[in-house]
Amino acid sequence: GMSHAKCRSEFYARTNNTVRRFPVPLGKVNWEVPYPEYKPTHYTSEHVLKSPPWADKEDLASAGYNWNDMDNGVNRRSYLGQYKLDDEGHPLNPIGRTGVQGRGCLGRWGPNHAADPIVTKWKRDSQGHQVLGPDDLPILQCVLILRGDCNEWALPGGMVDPGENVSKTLQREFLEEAMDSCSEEEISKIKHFFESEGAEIYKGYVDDPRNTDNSWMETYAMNFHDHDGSVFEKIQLQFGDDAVGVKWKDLTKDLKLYASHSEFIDILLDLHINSKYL
Ligand code: RP5
Ligand code: MG
Ligand code: MG
Repeated sequence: GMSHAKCRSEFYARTNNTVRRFPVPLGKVNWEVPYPEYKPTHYTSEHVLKSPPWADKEDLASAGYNWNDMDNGVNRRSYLGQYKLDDEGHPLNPIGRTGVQGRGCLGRWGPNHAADPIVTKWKRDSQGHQVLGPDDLPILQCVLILRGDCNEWALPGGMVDPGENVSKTLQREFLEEAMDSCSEEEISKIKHFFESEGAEIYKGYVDDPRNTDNSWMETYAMNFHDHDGSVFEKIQLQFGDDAVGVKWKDLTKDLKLYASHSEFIDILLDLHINSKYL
């Protein structure tokens, strides 16, 4: 089933270990399981409470949001189906309890939609020949960024803007986080690559350390594979926006990545090993 561990860790993300989650043992995650002692910590960051354009209003009574539907370009639907609301009208995390009530540092009540580009190529030597691993199989590499908020390696993903098509988000976030200050020529090369490639890897809930009982991450992860290495041959990766590092990473099944990203890599590796890509 769906992982739900990083959003039950001792401290809430981005709070310097000052916001402690109310403990939720695995057996008490499900809302249907009674947990009378449950007193989640209330936390919504100052930043979110100031209502920047990317965040919802704190007061739901006056906001009139369309839950489980498209809402003025904001996707308030969940990939998991209809989510419920609590007695005060706050959306409820479809996986269950997290020990924190409120929005934490997420802008949206309910699902916060993101997109994760998984850009891959085969590892090649300086002559352009595929490098084989100890098992005699080619080595798949993927672009990872280092996140500035938590110093963890991650896919170069980001939030879907209101009204934005997910395919645009995938492209935009890749260019912002992994190809800062690239040329117009490189941008059009990437656009073309993203438009001609693409295999869906995952869509659904993300075990993100920012999730709360009322706000959670969902993503659409798509693989863009540079079959012959020609797209990235001359492209120099450069981190940008909130990323503080970028690299091509040799992929294996035991990676430790941000949120659920290593689970996406596992799905990707199964796909590449069993398929047309080889
Ligand atoms: C994760 O957070 C998603 O999988 C995506 O990678 C990321 C989006 O948030 P930001 O990178 O914009 O912080 O849950
Ligand atoms: Mg971003
Ligand atoms: Mg990002």
